[in-house]
Amino acid sequence: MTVKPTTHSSHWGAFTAVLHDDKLVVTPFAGDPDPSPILKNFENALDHKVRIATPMVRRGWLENGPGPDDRRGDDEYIAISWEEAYALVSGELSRVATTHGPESVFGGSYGWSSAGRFHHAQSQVHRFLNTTIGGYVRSVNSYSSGAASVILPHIVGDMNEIARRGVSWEEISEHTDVLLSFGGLALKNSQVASGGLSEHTERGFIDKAAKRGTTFISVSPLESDLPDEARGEWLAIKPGTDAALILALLHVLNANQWSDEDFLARYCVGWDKLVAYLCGAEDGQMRDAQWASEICGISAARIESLAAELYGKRVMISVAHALQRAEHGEQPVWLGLVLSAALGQPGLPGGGYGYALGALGHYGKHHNQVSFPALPQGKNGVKDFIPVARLSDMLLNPGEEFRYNGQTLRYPHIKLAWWAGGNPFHHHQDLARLRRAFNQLDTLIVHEVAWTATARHADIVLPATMTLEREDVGGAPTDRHLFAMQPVAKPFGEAKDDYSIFAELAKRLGREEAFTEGRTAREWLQHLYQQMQEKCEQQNISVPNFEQFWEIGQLQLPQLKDGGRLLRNLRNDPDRYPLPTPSGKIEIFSQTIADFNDADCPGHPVWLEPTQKPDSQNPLYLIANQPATKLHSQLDYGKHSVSQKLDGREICRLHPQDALSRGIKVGDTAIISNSRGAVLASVEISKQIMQGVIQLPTGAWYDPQDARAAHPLCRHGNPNVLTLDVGTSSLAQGCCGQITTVNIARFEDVAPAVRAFEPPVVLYR
Ligand code: PGD
Repeated sequence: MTVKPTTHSSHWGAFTAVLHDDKLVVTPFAGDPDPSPILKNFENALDHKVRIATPMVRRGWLENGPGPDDRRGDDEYIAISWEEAYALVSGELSRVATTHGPESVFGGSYGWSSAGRFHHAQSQVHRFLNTTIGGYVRSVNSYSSGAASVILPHIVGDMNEIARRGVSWEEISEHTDVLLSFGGLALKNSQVASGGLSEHTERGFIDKAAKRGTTFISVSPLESDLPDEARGEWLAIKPGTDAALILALLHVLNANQWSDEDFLARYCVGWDKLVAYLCGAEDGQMRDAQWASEICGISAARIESLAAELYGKRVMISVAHALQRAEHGEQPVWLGLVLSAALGQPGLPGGGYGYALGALGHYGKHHNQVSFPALPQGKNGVKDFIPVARLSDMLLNPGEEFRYNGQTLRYPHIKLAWWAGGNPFHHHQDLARLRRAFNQLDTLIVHEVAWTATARHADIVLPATMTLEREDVGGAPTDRHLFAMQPVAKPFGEAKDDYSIFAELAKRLGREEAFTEGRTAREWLQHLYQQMQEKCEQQNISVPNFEQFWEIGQLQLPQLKDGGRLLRNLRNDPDRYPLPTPSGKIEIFSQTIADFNDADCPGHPVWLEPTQKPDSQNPLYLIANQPATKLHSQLDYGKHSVSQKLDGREICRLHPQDALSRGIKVGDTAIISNSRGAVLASVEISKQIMQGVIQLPTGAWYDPQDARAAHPLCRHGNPNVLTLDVGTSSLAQGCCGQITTVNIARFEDVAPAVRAFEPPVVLYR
């Protein structure tokens, strides 16, 4: 049967879809100049065997009732009806909320979920818990920008203004002389943007800039972090040492009187204190090129010549998200800003600081004049929260104190956790520890599309639809197109959308009206669309009504070209437009941070030795970065993702010398290990990676050979088995998932088959 193609959207691109003789055909949006190949992951996803067809309850939980249990992750499931599921879930939520209060329910539910403004799963969880039990323990910040989102408000006043609303690619392509990027500009990262991305324009802008004469320099352990179109220079740096390099660049600028003292005096505070540190006034240690060279592996001569190349040019500095996903990740973010200030660049066309430029498809884009409204989440009556990456710490150490952003807080006692739209066994560090943490719970409830490792650890699993099976509206504030996401297929098995699941649960808890406000999902879409339409009318922007929009499938919104306005306004008129920092200026020294008195994040940026450094046991760095073949762990079973594995395993890359010295060859299975566990991965050998570094992307579904092992072996190649679960510092407590240290060897035994996409044992009654 052939039906009309429907418009649709995803975090990695807009498209049309049609089911043709039961085969899904996906065609990228015609207006996209550089569509992402990961759209192909949809093609075999709808009815894959790893989809969840009915509600499930874990056998141990059903037999023994709620409570800590070591069988999570290693148990059978029993298929149940929706009626039974609603009764079990509403009963358990009532029990916990009545006995222990909503402050014993963790509803952070971190995760990217799917595109679609209404069915955004995390928002649905929050609204449900707020309207039914009065709130939940939440999480703040993200795994993407945990350190940056705390440090940037202190030093420049606002993260959004320096990142999403930073200098645009368009401006860079027209004005920038040198784009110096710490962490690179890999197109695999900017191919995704939460909410949707209809036009992938980074490749085109980079090409245009390079043709006009922009010099691109990428500082990274991986050459592949710079697109070919940049025709740029790769400066190979030891992982996690960019802060030392930037300090030395500042030292060279200062020593040669190349620093823009007028800019620093007029628009910044604290340069004198940093200069004292650079010159070793307190401890006798100069932070010069020679000093940094020994830490970062770039020669002193190249550090000095790099500073000279920046002096007098229109320079854009960018620092990738990846750099701050590491111990003391706040420091390179702070120093990137200071370097741009020392060069006098913030506020000039195509100059200054673009935090995370290229790290997501949102950055360097223009903003829509009017945004599509978000689902209101209601009021959370619980004050307790955790920085998002302190999840295991919270579950393992209830009542214990921790530091965060100048405060001393306590971890709450959590009995029940609810997850929809996220995969902690993808996103969290030290997965054996995460399993121990989840095992402390009375109950873990997970809504999932497929049997991810998180679903396999849940006590109750509720099957969720994919976007292709429901109606929604796709869009993002940085994307000028809004799409009607029209269903192309019926829900798989008995899967339901998260909203319908919560509406039924709210009914059983006597709170249906509070949760639904009397609207069906379609009526919510109409209601939210109408709110946008009213805002448009107020600004004389003409948009069709909802029915017309649904029929056409898309619309285009006008955009503002105001990227970089925060620092441009400061530069133009600092009295009228002071920054929202305590001094109204860029804070090279922050009295607020100094007064927090946390030794791991003092009042001005510094170099602090990481605890994780290569040694005889773990002689290599591991970079666990974002995958190119999927978004995070989403649709890892999809056609494109699977086609890019070898023997079903994720591919790790290492330098020819590192491979040769260990007798490892292309196509071998390698075992990568440290004290936390081990993973198997297929081997690729590449000169595009620095010697002493292995790269293994995130995203392979966790597939432990023995789920209960204290130091598990993942057959599939999930690097979060190996990463360390500590905060970036007492300031932000962000995740440190990007870098760890490991050993690698050829796996000499017969490698076990990957079973990540085999569903667990399910008993049907
Ligand atoms: P996803 O794979 O996107 O990962 O972590 P995140 O948890 O967001 O998980 C989303 C899940 O939602 C998927 O399992 C998907 O099936 C499910 N889902 C999709 N749509 C729906 C829906 O409508 N309803 C429901 N109920 N479920 C749905 C990402 C996180 O990982 C992020 S943002 C970053 S930046 C971090 N990056 C790294 C890193 O660089 N290195 C390491 N080592 N670790 C990281 N972890 C972090």
